[in-house]
Amino acid sequence: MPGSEYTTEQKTENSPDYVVMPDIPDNASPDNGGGSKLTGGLSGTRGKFWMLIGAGVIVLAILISLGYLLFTQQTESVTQNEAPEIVVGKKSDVRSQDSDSDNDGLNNSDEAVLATDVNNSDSDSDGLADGDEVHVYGSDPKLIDTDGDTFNDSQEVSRGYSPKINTHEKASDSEKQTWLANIVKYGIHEPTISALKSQPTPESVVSSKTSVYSNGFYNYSIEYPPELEIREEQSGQIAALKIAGSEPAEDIAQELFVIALAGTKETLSLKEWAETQYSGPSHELVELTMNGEQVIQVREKGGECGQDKTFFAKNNLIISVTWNCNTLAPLEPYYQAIVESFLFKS
Ligand SMILES: [Ca+2]
Ligand SMILES: [Ca+2]
Ligand SMILES: [Ca+2]
Ligand SMILES: [Ca+2]
Repeated sequence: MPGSEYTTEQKTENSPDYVVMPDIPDNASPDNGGGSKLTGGLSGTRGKFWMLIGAGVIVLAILISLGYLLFTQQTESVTQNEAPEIVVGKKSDVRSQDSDSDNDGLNNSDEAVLATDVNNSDSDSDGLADGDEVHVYGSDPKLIDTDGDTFNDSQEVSRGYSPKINTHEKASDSEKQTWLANIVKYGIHEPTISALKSQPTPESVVSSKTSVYSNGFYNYSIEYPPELEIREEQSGQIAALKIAGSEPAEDIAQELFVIALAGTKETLSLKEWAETQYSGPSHELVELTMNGEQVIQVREKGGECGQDKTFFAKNNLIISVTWNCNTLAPLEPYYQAIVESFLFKS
């Protein structure tokens, strides 16, 4: 196979450039001989190669420049968009309008409408929180003495008088029912809580015109003021006091004040029984004498709505009177009045 040998020899003798060459036509110098043709072809290809490299570098440089410009512009626009929001505080405004910055029961947007101070819980310094004036007592959050009778709004409320009706009479039962219902609905805030604690006596708020409820199941009786009304279930095994005229709670055990069987003390004393049930730092036990009988009061501390319980024992039975949300301070005089009236029938 000489032909094939020759071809192989030629290919081997000539540089590998020759093998590559035939694929790349050289029209630049058609009259050149084989040698020069080879040389010309080689130099043309190298030129194009470097041209391509050069063009690639330029395109790459342009792309990088464009990319950098775009990135810079985007960064600038982001910065420009964000900066005014922080300065103007749009986001924080939207958030704070729904919040209650001074925790007076009135959110910031309502304070803006009423022109009260969002950073002062008692804008008129009369001892009642702005929100409690608006939602609970119906007094003016910007007037110290809403009804102009020379007594400021908190003095009136803490003594059981209406802050918005100028009269020597105490607040009506229906007005006090409205206060209680609003307190349960909206809560109560400082400085109102402190103002009510400084009230002369519980009787100054709670009506003295009481009704008597007699329980036939456990044979006890209590007295309650007209601001409250009684309901019972299971033939009196559970009795409860709710605000007069209010919708009954779905579960009677969730009413404001609930009277029910707490347990049996067997051989223990009432105090020993209570200590087994309510030991620990979250409960405070107090032993008291009421109507000549030993009773135990337990206060649940901490949390949004702890319970107060008062335990009365007769023979083996222990009856509890529970106040379901001891953080609603204005209800405490009512609870105390009910507890102090509790009597087992002989
Ligand atoms: Ca507020
Ligand atoms: Ca006030
Ligand atoms: Ca006021
Ligand atoms: Ca007044």
